[in-house]
Order: sequence, then structure tokens, then C-alpha cells
Amino acid sequence: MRCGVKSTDKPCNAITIPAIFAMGVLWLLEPQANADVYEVGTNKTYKTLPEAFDALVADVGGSPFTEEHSIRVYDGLYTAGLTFSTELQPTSQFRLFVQRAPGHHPILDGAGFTLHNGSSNITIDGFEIRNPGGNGVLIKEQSLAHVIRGCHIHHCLRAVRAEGRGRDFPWPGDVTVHDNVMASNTSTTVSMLDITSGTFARFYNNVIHDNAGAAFEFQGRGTSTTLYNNICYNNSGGLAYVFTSSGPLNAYNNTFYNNGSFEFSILTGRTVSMFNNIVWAVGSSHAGIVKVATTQLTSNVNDLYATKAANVGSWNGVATPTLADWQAAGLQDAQSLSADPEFVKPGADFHLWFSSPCRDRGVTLTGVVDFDFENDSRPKFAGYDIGADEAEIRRIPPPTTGLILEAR
Ligand SMILES: [Ca+2]
Ligand SMILES: [Ca+2]
Repeated sequence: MRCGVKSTDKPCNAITIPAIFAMGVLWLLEPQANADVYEVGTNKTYKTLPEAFDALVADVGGSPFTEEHSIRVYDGLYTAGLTFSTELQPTSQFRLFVQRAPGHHPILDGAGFTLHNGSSNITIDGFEIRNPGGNGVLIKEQSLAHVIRGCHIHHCLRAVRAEGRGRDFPWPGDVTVHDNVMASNTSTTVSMLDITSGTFARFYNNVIHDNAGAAFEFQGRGTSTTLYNNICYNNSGGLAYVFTSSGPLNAYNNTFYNNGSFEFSILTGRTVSMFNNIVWAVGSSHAGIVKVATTQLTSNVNDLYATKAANVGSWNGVATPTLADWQAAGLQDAQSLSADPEFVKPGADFHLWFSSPCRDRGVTLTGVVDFDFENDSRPKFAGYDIGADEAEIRRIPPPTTGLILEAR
């Protein structure tokens, strides 16, 4: 089947996605209504996060949780973060939630969270974190099943960092990072190093922009890393993927725009799968997908676009200025397009105008990507859209010619 080149044509439903997108366990649980709550804030039981944490440790100790516990934080500026190790033992059934109180906006200033050796099953939810020179959230080796969500992480060294100490230990595992805004950090924004095989790392619905490092960096020796519905723009790099053994990296329905010299840089690793992404490189000597060496890349049904003398990609060291060059070099992206995706405002608003060539043009990813970056369900209208937005309304640009009536 040849996919249509117009948005009114049929979507690319006939394409088979490789069955490599094992998702692991999705940690989307909200705390139960009867969770044991430790409140932090002005006129609350505890004034600081460490006070609440110490009280929880005193009450529960190092035994596995038999109910959920929540450290609930109210409006305020907090200068002390938290470091978790093995003092507490949340479980997959009874997690620890460290989260903002509903309607509140707690700020960690000059502090962050460390999920240290042996910590597991912790959800960090809803904080603004600014920690100049330090990490927003640091995840250390032998820690498992953490969730970082709903946070605004800015002016840190890195927003989220995972790292191990050696190559014979379990590494950070099953981390899920979703619905965060990460901006104006001074190094790699999401830096995942030394992730071992068996790890499922998921990153979705994040907006990552104007960081002085790449949006994502993945290094290690094998994991299942899945990214979808992320919007990454104006960073000094897009996604850098350096794995020393089996992947896979699955990238679906992301929007990458104007991320310096590369949007996707895939150095090594065996299995990389890319569908439904908008990859728009901007500027001289910049490139969209940079594929190096032995990577096994499967890429199709993307919008690979380049402007201001950028290249669509680079295949094994040879620049591919256009989509046709890229297709000829690597035999990839046969059903992709290379066209202005028609963002509502490039660099600011990445919704699609209703006339976008990406609309209804994507491959169907039922059960993999069932919603968009703002949690609109997919698909809308005749099929999946390419990029992080599924156009849910008929956004039409305002008229620029003809009779324009102004209200005064
Ligand atoms: Ca659609
Ligand atoms: Ca939408």
C-alpha cells in the first residue's frame, strides 16, 4: 500500500510495526483514598520534607509497606529536598507518593530529589524544582520502578539523571518520566546512563525546551526505552542514543524541532524503531536523523523536514540533504514525508493546523500510543496524526488577506 500524500487520503494502517515495543509495567496508579498522609507546609504538621520523611521512617521503618503512604506538600518555597535509600520499603502494590497537594504549587529551591541505592516504587509528582548546579531528580543504581511526573524542572544542571557505578550491578530500572516540563537546564536534560538489560524506561508527554544540552541522552548496555508524545525544541541537541548491546529504542509520535546540530543521533545499539515522528532540523550544518555505524534502524511514516540549509539526515557519515537522499542511502522511510508540518506557531505552539500534511497520515499504534501529549485520545478524524499532537479540533489559521474586520 502506498500511503497518501494528502491528509484526505487513507492513513498508513497497512504498515506492520515490529513487535519490539514491550512496555513493561505502567505505573500510573494514583494514591488510594485511604493512603496514610503526612502533610507538609505552613500550618501543617511538618514544615519541611525531611521532617515528614523522618516521621514516616519512625512510624513505618524498613518493613515492606502494607498500605500506601503519601507525603503531601502544600504551597511554599522549600530549600530541602529528599534522599531515599532503603529506609523505607514501598512495594509495587503499596507505593510511596511524594506529591503536591491538589491545587497547590510547592517549589523546591536549590534542592532536588535523590532516589538512591535500593530505593523503589516511589512517585514524585507535581513539584517545581530549580536546583542550579545540581540535578532535579537523581536516580542511582539498584533503584527500581520510580515515576517522575507533572513536574516543572528548570535551572538545574540536569532535569532527570540516572546513573550507576559499575557494570555488574542492577541499574536503575523501570523508570517512567511523563507529563513534565523541563526547561533552561544547563546540561543534558534527561540523562540516562548505565541502564541494564531488563529495564523498561518510558518517557512520554514531556515538553523539553531551551536547555543547554541534549533533550535526551541514553547510554548503557541494553534496555527497552520508549518515547512517545514528547515535544523537544530549541535544545542544543535532540536525542543521543548510545547503547552497547541490544536495544530497543522505540520512538513514536514525538515532535523534535530546532535542536542544534542533531535531532536524533543514533550512534550504536541494535534496534531502533521510529514511527510517526516529526523531525525538523533547522540551520546550516544541522541534521535530522544522524545514523552511525551498525545501528539496526527501522524508520517509517515520519515527517523528516529540514530548513535553512539543514540536512534531513546523515547515513554512516554521509550527509543526506533531502528525504530522497536519506531514502536512497538507507532504504528507510519509504512512506515518510518531508513537508512543513504546519505547527500553529513553530518554536512555541506545536499543535497542528487542520490543514497540516501530518494530520491523519500516521501509522496506527493502537495499544502503544492511545493518546497525545495533552491526553487527547488517538486517533481523531481519519487516522493517527504524525507528531505529538493529535488534532482534536479544526484549528484554522486566521485570514491574512481579504476583508478583515477589527473590533474596536
Ligand atoms: Ca487524526
Ligand atoms: Ca491534541
